[in-house]
Order: sequence, then structure tokens, then C-alpha cells
Amino acid sequence: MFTGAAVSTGKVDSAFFFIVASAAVLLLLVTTVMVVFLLRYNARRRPRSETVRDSTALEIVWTVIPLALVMVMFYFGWVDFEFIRNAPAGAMPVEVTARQWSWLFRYANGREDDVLRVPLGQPVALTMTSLDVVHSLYIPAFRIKEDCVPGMKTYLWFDADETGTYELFCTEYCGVGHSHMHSQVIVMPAADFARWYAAPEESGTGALGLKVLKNKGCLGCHSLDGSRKVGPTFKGLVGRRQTVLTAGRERTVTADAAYIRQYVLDPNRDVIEGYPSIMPKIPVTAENLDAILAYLETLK
Ligand SMILES: [Cu+2]
Repeated sequence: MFTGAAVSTGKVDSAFFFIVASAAVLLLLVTTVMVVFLLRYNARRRPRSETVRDSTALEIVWTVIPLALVMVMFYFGWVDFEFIRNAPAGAMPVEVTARQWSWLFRYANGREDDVLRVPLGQPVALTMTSLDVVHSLYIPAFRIKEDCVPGMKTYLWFDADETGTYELFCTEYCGVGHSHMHSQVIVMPAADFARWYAAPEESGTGALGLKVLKNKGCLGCHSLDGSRKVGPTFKGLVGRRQTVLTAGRERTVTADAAYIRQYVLDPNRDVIEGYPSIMPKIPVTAENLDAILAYLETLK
């Protein structure tokens, strides 16, 4: 009945429309009867009350009609739920990792990104988990959502039928940075996707640094363009003068390579002024930390 950005869009919209339409008809019916009764049976017109006898026929009617209505809703719900739960064979698998406060998408060939790129017209099966608290992946344009739970896997699939960029975000309140936990689904023509998928990832220390920042979820809290997120931006970070609280005492530091290195390894020692003290200790190898610093140098 309806079409949209994905196969699931039309199915969910049809069920939704049916429920809203039946609710509207019922509302109209109940309101009309109420008004008619108010006018017809008010105290001025009928000063004496009357005995009303029960009517079996009427009771059957008001039982059978709503029952039929909810059974139709149940039927739509059941059939579409079955459809939305079970990915077709041959769907392209993507592993989704949610963490406070970013998304990571990993493809079968090992490619990783923090936006979800998919080919047009091919079913995509998401296997999802979380590294910390319960998150929930939501793609409004496709009308699908599912929780991402630490310690277990959950599943979702979709089949996009229009190219474009669609919003993807976390719809389960998951802490201070929840509102920053959004990303995108980019639906590309199959040939463009194949080219992106097969292309070698950029190499070099700077490119590796950016990749590590994406994979460790750093960009969920730190922007690259100077905008404010949960934590300070990475733009111009190296060399910035910064007021911090160390063991409750205020001091000014220069965020040089040595300071950033030490901060990443032990983020709880200093509280950066103006930001909540919530940076987790993220395991990172010395080599990756070098790469991060090399990348941050390029953002001066
Ligand atoms: Cu979340």
C-alpha cells in the first residue's frame, strides 16, 4: 500500500495506517453516540428515568466487531513482524558494535566504518551487540529498531529501495552523550558500493590514527571540526592551553603529545574544566597511540 525508503517502511506504515484509521472511525462513532444521547436523554427532555432492558443482539454486535478488528490488527502485526525479524538468505552481513557513544560497522571483508554504507536493493543483515550499556539502533526511514545489549547478540535486517542518506541513531537513553550517538545509513548504487567496498583503505600513520579514533569510538564524544560534543574537540587540541583539576586543585597544562598520551592512559587523573569527568580508560597499543597523535598533529 505504501512505499518508502525500504521494504519494511511500507509494511509498517500500512499496519500503522490501518490502526489509526480504525481508531479514528471508533472515535467518531463514540463521540456521535455520546452527543446524540446527551441531546435525547437529558433531564429536561426526560425528567423521569426509564428501565432499560439488556439486548443480546447488541451485546453480540459490540463483542464481535471489536474482536474482528483486533484480530485483523493481530494478523498484520504477526505477518509483518515475521517478515521484519527474519533476514532472507544471502543478505549482506554487517556486525554492529554500539558503545558510549558511537557506532561501529564491520563488514565481512574486515572493513570498518562509523557510518553504515549499503548497496541499493540488497538485503542487509545486522548482528548487533554493545560494549557497555543497553543501546538501541533505530533507522526511522526504514521503520526498524532493535536493542543492542552487552553480552548478547540481537538481529535486524532491511532492504533499502531508494538511494540516499538516512538518519541512524540510538533510541535508548544511554548516558550523558546519548544525544550525540547518531550516524547515517548511506544507500549507494550497487556499483558505487562495490567500488568503495573493494578499495584499499587509506594508509599512512595519519590515516591509521583516524581509523583508530573511529574504531575506539572516540569520535562519539570528540569532534574533528571544532564543534562541541561531550568532550573537547580534537581540532587544535595539540598545543592548547587548558585548565584542569588535578586531585581537586586547579592548574593549567599544555596539551602536548606527552600530556595527551598520559591523559589517554589515565583519564581519571585530571578533570578538564567545563566537561564531565566521564572518559573511559580505553585499551590502546603504543603503536596506535602514536598513530592517534600523528593524526591529531594534522588538526592543529
Ligand atoms: Cu546509546
